[in-house]
Amino acid sequence: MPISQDEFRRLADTVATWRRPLLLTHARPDGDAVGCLVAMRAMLRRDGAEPLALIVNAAADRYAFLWEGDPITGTAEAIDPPARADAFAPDGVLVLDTCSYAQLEPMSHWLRSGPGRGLPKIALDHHITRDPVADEYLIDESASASALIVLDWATAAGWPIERRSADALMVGLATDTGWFRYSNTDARTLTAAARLAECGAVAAALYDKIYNCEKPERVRLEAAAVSTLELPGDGRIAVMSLQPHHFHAAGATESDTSDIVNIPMRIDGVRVSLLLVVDTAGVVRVSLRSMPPSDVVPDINIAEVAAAFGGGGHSRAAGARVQGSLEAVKKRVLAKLCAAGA
Ligand SMILES: [Mn+2]
Repeated sequence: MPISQDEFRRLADTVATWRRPLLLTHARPDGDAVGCLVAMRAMLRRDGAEPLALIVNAAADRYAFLWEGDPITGTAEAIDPPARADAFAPDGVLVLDTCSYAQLEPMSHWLRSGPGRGLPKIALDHHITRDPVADEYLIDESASASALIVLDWATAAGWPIERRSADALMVGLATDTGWFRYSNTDARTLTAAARLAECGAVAAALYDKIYNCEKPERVRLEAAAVSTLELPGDGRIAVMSLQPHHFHAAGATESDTSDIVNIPMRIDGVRVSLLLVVDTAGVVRVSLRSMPPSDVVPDINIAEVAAAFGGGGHSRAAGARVQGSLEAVKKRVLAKLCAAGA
């Protein structure tokens, strides 16, 4: 449900009273997460407030141009997020692009029962997973990106959208819609993109900065993933896996895995793509993508599949972290996917 103008204005009045707002987003932040963080920080600074934008673990380097000359805390230096939040002494907390305690580690204890407990908290999000991370919410599951909710909020509140914020929100909108290719690319998304273009964002230049600057390590990791491709279920499911030796051989890190799960969606007949990333602690990170339903493709809700393993996400993009060996986790997830109609 879209959020009402009254609700946007009421919460704009609330954040205007905050002098030291703490801005948080989910772990392994994507383009939407960092885009919202950069844009909201600029908007909250308008009337003299001093926000702190904190990333709980390092963001992919590809987005660093968004905060060039104006760093986001936690992107360039190793920090202890709860200690950093305490030192900042915030008077309000804005949680962006997630409502999941698991996604906010190591800040969830701080928010739930630590110093953050007594602070006013607003969460802005478009995901289905809903933990009580805040006391006020701007939730719109019909929004293709949280950046769209930030843009709507700015419009309702009358906050001007500077060039840097327009770039950041365009990155959020474009990355969460696969650069306007996924099925969540609706009229509202494209209208918002037009508005951001009018504010100075150039989608082609942003695409070039984000995607045409890969490190060789990342492309080698893609090749390693593709080399493990299996197509069970008569080619309807694509499965790839990455193990520590792949990262080592490619010289890549876990932040280099983003979007690799999408590669097999190019294959004719593939309905669901599954990427399994084994970390050194023996936990398997499961990423899932699915085709939108059509005459030939049934509706496969992978968010429900991910939820069965303690994860979450959207109906077409979801994930979970599962304890176990690669083979055991693969078997369990494939069984769930088959049961879900894949
Ligand atoms: Mn998002």
